[in-house]
Amino acid sequence: TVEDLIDRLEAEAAADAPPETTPDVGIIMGSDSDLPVMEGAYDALDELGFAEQTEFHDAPDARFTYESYVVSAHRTPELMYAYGETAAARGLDVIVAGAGGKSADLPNMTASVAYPIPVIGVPVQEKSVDSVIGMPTGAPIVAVDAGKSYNAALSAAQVLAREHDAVEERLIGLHDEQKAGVADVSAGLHD
Ligand code: RP5
Repeated sequence: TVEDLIDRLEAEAAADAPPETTPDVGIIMGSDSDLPVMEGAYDALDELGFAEQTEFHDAPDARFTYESYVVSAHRTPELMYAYGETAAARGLDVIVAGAGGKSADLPNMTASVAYPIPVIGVPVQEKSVDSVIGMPTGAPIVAVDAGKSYNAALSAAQVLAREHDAVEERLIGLHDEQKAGVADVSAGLHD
């Protein structure tokens, strides 16, 4: 139940677990119908060598991990509040939050509650952009263009890279692969 999930988040927040056992990136989305768009965030983190942590502490060997939850700002506001409020104590460094529709409030509300943990917002559709980015002065959010969850996860990794050389190296490696890919495409244009 939602209450069980909230209890779990609060218990994890109180556990004072060592940083190497806690998830680094949180991926949340307003509905499982957002998943096809949010898959890009998983793809980017997988390409960067992050491991998915499906249960707290179940990936102790992975140096960098992410977790993911469906959290609805409108259907489960109490869960959204608990997720944002416990984010820092649970060891998250950055959150990628996606929502769709015209009332795409999960990213912006989570950014308010989790502050100063940065939230990278993903408008799941074009019509969600204003809702995600339209924050008042003093309530910051960083956001990508509609559907660009892959970029959101790269931005999340950039946040981690300021403190972790291994993540920086992986980001540079991925960029080099993309550069090589562009060159390969050019070479094949007139084949
Ligand atoms: C938003 O409402 C969700 O992020 C989703 O994009 C949209 C529709 O949700 P469902 O009705 O498909 O569950 O809050």
